[in-house]
Amino acid sequence: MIVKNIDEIIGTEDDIDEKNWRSYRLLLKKDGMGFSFHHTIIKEGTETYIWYKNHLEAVYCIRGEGEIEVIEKGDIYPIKSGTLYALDGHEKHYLRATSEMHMMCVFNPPCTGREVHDEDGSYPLLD
Ligand code: 9YT
Repeated sequence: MIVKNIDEIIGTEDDIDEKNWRSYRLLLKKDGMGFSFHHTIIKEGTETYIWYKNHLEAVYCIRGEGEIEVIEKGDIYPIKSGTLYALDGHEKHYLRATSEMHMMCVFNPPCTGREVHDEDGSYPLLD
């Protein structure tokens, strides 16, 4: 069984602080669960282009507000506490935070922990 507290993640290599977001990676590939689980903070006022062409991702907002724009369809969905979105079609999207958003993110296949978005907004498949 695995038990962790975010206090054990903060300031370690599993705490990834990027310009638009900070991600506490609580479960990773090395944990052997078949998915990774991240607590991600999307910084207030940011817009991030994302395209997870190699991963499926589900995201559940527990704090803050913003929106997701699905680029190819042009649909825009508001996000607030209690909203879940699941990128079951590898959708290219913009994620915008009106206020600081706290998101619980699940990735399949699991992230290894080193991923940051590359130039096309995706994460590589790492082993
Ligand atoms: C919601 C989202 O995809 N944000 C980007 C960071 C990602 N969740 C991560 O690496 O934890």
